[in-house]
Amino acid sequence: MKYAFPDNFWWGSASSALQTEGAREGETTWDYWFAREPNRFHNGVGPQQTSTFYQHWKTDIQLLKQLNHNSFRTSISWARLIPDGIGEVNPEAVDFYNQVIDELNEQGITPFITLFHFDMPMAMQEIGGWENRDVVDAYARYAQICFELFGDRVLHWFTFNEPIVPVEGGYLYDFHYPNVVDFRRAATAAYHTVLAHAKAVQAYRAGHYAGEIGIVLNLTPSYPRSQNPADVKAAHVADLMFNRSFLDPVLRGEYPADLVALLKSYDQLPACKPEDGFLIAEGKIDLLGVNYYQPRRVKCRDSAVNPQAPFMPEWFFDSYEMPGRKMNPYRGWEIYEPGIYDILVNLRDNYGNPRCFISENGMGVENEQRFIENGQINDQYRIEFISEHLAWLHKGISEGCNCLGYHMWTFIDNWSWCNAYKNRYGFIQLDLKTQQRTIKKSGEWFAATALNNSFDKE
Ligand code: BGP
Repeated sequence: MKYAFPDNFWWGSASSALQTEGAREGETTWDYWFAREPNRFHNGVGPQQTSTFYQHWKTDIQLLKQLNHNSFRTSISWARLIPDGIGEVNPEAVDFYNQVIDELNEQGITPFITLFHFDMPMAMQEIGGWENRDVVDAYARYAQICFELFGDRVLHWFTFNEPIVPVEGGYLYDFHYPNVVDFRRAATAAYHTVLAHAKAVQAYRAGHYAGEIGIVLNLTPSYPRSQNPADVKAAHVADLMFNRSFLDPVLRGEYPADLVALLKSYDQLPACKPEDGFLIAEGKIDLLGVNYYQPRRVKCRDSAVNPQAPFMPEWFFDSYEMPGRKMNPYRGWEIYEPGIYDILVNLRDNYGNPRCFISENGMGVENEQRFIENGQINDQYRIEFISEHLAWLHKGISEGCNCLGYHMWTFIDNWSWCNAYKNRYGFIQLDLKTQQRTIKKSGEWFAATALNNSFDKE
């Protein structure tokens, strides 16, 4: 069967500043944490060992062109642009981002720019990070500076990438700095992130820029083990906590009432100001980026909660390992292609069918060198992964979902937070020692698909 996509469908990939650029002086929480606890990073490889986009941006953009990208998302590093978070703008950073943006546009690759991709300037973390409202204001100023500097040439802005991840990692599950385990502090960080988002949207609208502004959320559909009401309720709470805590404010302009009631009953609500409600209502977006990697399967808890343990989302559900599930063993994530369709249908039916696109989808695989044939990684598994997800996305579009594009994670193998270079995601293989780039089979497949705006599959 031939899967053809609408005209002007966005074909591309996503990356982020911290994971690719290198050569940065402005310190982030990642640099700080790595200097103190290198053992927390796979093979002790830290955030300065990147794919050197800062040096190779021009030839890398040539490679994007070779992959027939018509769009590409990366982020601006707040710490590079404003090293202390609130003070002077670094002119070298302005030059760098100007060059990248101009070159992308010249090559016919539409730049999609994220303002915050997990990379908090350390100076901002020192005053409390997202727990401090002053950081919300500092972020709003940074966003406004970016709009003023680049808003004439960047028409697709994203305030945050996966804003729940720093909350989960930094304040609940110990996989980001500051390694706190405290739900109320997590809720405060999440709430302030929503306020920061809304302030950036407000500033963008006030500037009457030509483009659009949105956010990128990692939506993990919550599937209950069964239709037993206890399982259904467990899945509902997981959905409220992990999806709707950001999805509802940015698309509906308010939090789900049952999420607020639940947190209130456990005394976990952040401190709110009366004017916050208006601000959140103004944060409604033009465009939603959806990152989809895996579903969340849950069941009701089998055991009683330990009242001495810290309050956690898992007080309301257990994860469920569905027999027969398909796994990506390297990342430990389930692969469930219909999830992409379920997300789009949910957006269509329950959120007014917003303009959206798949902003990340991908498969990290370890030791890909074993698949080298004639000097090239033959990553057939990745081609299957993409084409199966695209088939479900296509079904969604044919049923009226407003999905405008598909971006892969990622372009060139890059540094992946605590996993460093363990799992490789790129269309292009990176030799870390020589920095040599070699297109994988999946890169060629994607280039052909983007060129034809379609692919064939049985
Ligand atoms: C997303 C992030 C990316 C990227 C990707 C792969 O959550 O937006 O930055 O890293 O996941 O995940 P990981 O690197 O953890 O394997």
